Amino acid sequence: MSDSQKIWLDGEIVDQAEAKVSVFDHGLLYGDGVFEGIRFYNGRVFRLEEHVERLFLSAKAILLKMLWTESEVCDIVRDTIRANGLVDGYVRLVVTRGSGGLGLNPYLCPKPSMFCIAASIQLYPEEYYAKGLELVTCSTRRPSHATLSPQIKSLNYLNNIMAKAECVQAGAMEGLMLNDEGTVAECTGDTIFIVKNGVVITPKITDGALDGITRAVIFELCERLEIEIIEDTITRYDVYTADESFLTGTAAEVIPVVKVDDRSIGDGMPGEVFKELLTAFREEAASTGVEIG
Ligand code: PXG
Repeated sequence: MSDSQKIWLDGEIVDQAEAKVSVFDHGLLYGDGVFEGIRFYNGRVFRLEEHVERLFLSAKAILLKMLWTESEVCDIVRDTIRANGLVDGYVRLVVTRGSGGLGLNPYLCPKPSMFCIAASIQLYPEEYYAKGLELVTCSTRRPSHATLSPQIKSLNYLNNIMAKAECVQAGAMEGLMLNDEGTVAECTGDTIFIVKNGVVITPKITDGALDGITRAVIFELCERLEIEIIEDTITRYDVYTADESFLTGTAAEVIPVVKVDDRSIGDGMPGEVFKELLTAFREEAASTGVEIG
């Protein structure tokens, strides 16, 4: 990342060195805020409206009043990318509760803060798309809907970060996260899919999966390619005995899984359904999206 990056912060594009938030911002003090991670390919922002809509839904769920409209936020994303002269990369859009006192009360923070960073992205190394990833099951569980909705992309990602630390300790790139029932929710920053007898299956949102933007793209692509796809409750047994497995996410795109908890998935190689979907996904990403302008 260069030092001369331009950051959009509370209505202005400023140099990285001037892009500062207060130590009293509740985003920092309590993880009180929301974010989105968005990709742009070849001068076009992929699924921009969907990401911005999800940001607004997360904000609504935590009583965070946005100072901009959805269409203004879409323009802010495009302006930030343009200011940095980028055509391929990643946008981090963050809204914090803003500054307040040293107390939890969100009503004492009068003004939220928003910033937007456009950068090049650190991807999974290309070899993993060819060879596949190995996963381990994390002991850290996804919180239940009664504790904190897994749909909120909040600034408090400690749950996922603790699970990611377990993956690193085990030498794996990603990890399976279970819900309170012990069924599969998702991975630490990706959605999981399995393929069994030609049917693509992914955990239901109510089982703790984030309503992923890339997940929705996979549903569209399966429909177009006439591949059957369903949401269902899945167990670790279902994953271990699947014919194929793959993950999706804004950063990962579509990436194969070939081993889970030391069990080879299928023949231990990336599967045919995965390959078809990766090709279709890359075509979709290269040919659709909102022009940066
Ligand atoms: N589950 C969780 C918990 C996530 O955080 C996904 C699934 C995939 O959702 P999308 O909408 O991206 O298909 C996510 C998204 C990062 C980073 O910086 C993380 C995500 C997205 C972008 C960047 O690690 N997670």
